[in-house]
Amino acid sequence: MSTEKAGEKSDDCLFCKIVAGEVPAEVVGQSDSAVAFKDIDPKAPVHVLVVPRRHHADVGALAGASPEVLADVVGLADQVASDLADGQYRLICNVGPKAGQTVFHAHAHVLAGTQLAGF
Ligand code: D5M
Repeated sequence: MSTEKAGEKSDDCLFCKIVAGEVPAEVVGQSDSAVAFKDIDPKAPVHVLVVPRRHHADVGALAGASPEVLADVVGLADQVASDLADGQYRLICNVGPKAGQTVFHAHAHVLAGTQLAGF
């Protein structure tokens, strides 16, 4: 059972380490409560992850604990999509392993820079 508490830095969380500067990442945007960095395995010409600075396991937990930070994550995603592409983007949040979540620190994928396939 995890002993981490929502909002506290988790010592074994990759994205907490990126936010803290302990693991390198290509940061492309920041706000008081969120950080945006390039995905290590891009699925589009622009593929950025936007994460809250404080630890929450997924966006559902973030929405419950700090809806204003979730709004800031979306706002930073919108800013990055304008800075790195033409402001048109897809925002994806995977919640849980069945949805494909592999890193259990809330994050939004920003995909942009090309015509994305419909689904
Ligand atoms: O998305 C997790 C994403 O995190 C996945 O697209 C790869 C990315 N990732 C993993 N390690 C790194 C590092 N070190 N830098 C940048 N991006 C990384 P999920 O929705 O959980 O599947």
